[in-house]
Amino acid sequence: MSGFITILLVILVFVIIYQIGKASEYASVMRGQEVVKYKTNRILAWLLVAFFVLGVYGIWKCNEYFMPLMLPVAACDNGVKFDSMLYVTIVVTGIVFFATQTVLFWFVFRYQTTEKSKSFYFAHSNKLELIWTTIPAIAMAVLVAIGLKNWANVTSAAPANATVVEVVGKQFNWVVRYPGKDNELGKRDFRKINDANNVLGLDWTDPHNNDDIISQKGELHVVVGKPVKLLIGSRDVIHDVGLSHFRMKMDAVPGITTTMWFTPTITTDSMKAITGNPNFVYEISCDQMCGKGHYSMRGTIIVETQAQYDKWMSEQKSYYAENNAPAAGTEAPKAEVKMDSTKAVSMK
Ligand SMILES: [Cu+2]
Repeated sequence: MSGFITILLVILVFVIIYQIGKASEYASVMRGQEVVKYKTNRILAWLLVAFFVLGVYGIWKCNEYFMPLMLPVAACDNGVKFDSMLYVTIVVTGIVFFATQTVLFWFVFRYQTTEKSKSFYFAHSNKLELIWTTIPAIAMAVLVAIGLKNWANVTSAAPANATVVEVVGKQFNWVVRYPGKDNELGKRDFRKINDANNVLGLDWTDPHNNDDIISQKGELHVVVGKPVKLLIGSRDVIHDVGLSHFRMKMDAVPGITTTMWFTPTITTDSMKAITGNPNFVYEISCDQMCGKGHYSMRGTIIVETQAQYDKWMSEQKSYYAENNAPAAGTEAPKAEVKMDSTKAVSMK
């Protein structure tokens, strides 16, 4: 019996030794897997660093490629202010972007899991919360305040010497009206609109209309260095007067007159020299999708000297004279033109 127990004990010892051997083999395999894991971590961490460096390089390259596509220098006083606002915003957000991205990638690299790393439990810090809430809030408030100040300036009352010009959007072009010699725009009434001879619905009973000049080609002549105030309207749907070279835009809303004023600082001729483009024109685009012909709503702004402006102005005929002038030898035009009421409200 004792022999049987001895044999059993020997077998048991062998089984135990075998099991211990097996266990230590498993342990070493697992230790090996850990080593592989740490190695992979290190490779991934370096790859992330490479991704960051390549990303920064890519941003710089994009900047190089896209800068030549940017608009030339702003052509009015407000435009210069808006550009500087944009640059300040880009610099502030750029610094924050690079700082936070650098810290993010550094943390991932620095605190990768290694043989020695220990986890650290960090739940909350009021001080940190306060810092990263207050500083961005103040920075944003300052940026918005500067923007509001500039915006208020654009829409505020224009200087007394400002030229007032009306710009009306319609599907699909801009109509520009100048006040003529009396320096006052006459009344208009949408019920009098008639594409044949009264594109803006001028009220012929108002004598201020008699000398108003209308450009149906959307040609806006302005004098360099002289403030110009735009009275903006629409005949049909919402359009938007977009003056990208001046960094200005304003919605043209039916039934509401919106305004903005600015002082052009660079003549069209000077801008041709600046851009090196002899065919350069300042353009008025429609910045509000307004229908199938939206793309074709292109007007032009001609910034010129006072002498050039006066010469151009002297060559213009009033819209009244063009559309109501009697044939030679007949009597002078009447103050009011009777209109067909069905035609008057036609809006295409
Ligand atoms: Cu439009």
